Amino acid sequence: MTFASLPKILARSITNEEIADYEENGATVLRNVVPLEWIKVMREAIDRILDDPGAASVEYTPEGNNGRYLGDFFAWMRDHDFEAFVKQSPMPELAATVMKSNSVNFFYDQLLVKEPNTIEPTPWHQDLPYWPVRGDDILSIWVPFDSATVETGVVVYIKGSHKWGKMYAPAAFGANTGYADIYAKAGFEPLPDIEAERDKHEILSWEMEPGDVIIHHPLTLHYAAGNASPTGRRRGLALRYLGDDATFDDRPGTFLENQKVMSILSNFDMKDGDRFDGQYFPKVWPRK
Ligand SMILES: O=C(O)CCC(=O)C(=O)O
Repeated sequence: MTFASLPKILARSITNEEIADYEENGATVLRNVVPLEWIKVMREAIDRILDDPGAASVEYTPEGNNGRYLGDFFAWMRDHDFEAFVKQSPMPELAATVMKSNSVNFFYDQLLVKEPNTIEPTPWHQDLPYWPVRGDDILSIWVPFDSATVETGVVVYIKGSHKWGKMYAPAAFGANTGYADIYAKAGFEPLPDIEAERDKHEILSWEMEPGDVIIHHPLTLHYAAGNASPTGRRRGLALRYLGDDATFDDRPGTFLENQKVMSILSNFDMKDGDRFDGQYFPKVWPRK
């Protein structure tokens, strides 16, 4: 694939109101921002990854259950189109604009695909407790490659939860991942049963079409149901970008203790307080 012909700028500019909404609520939807040329390229790239998942991938759907919930990580290191999307598409500029950061590095990509008839939810969680990062300039961009509806499992957020001043213990995404013991080391307080007390919270939820994205803060609590549609796929890709104040946090219980992740980051040698950079966390903004 040649990327020279693909758009480098967003389909439209992000407004100050949208940025203020993100800062206030911890998540917001941005409609019609990703040029559809990129969606077409990435649909094929995602299907390649689904046929041949990477070393850190996890099949969250247990064998014998219907559907498929696949998580994969760092696909940009194996697939040219993923690499172009995270570095050369308009996504780095979007991240820099929302975080108001002069300089942005790419953290990682996380593919979250729920095929039709998948019952496994994405549990309520915040992202930061899983990550060896401290800072506030950290942005996730959740990009759908199919219509994301209530039936296929939109991601939903607790409004303003990024301002609660809490870091909750990370939840294991699937019963079969075996990572619960790693996360237990983090020593954070357990997350309340949000599903049971959902009506106590204001939930943000948007149905989306390809071209739309959700941006969310790493401390915002979020969840997604399974995909109850008999036919509609739900291919989502979360891109994580690090801005001006984000640095390496060498605390226990993060994904750096996951052997599968470390098989990808085998030369990782950062020290507490370092800025993320180099071969694994490339600078993507300003563009070279
Ligand atoms: O796509 C999903 O089901 C969950 C997304 C998520 O947890 C994330 O983007 O951090």
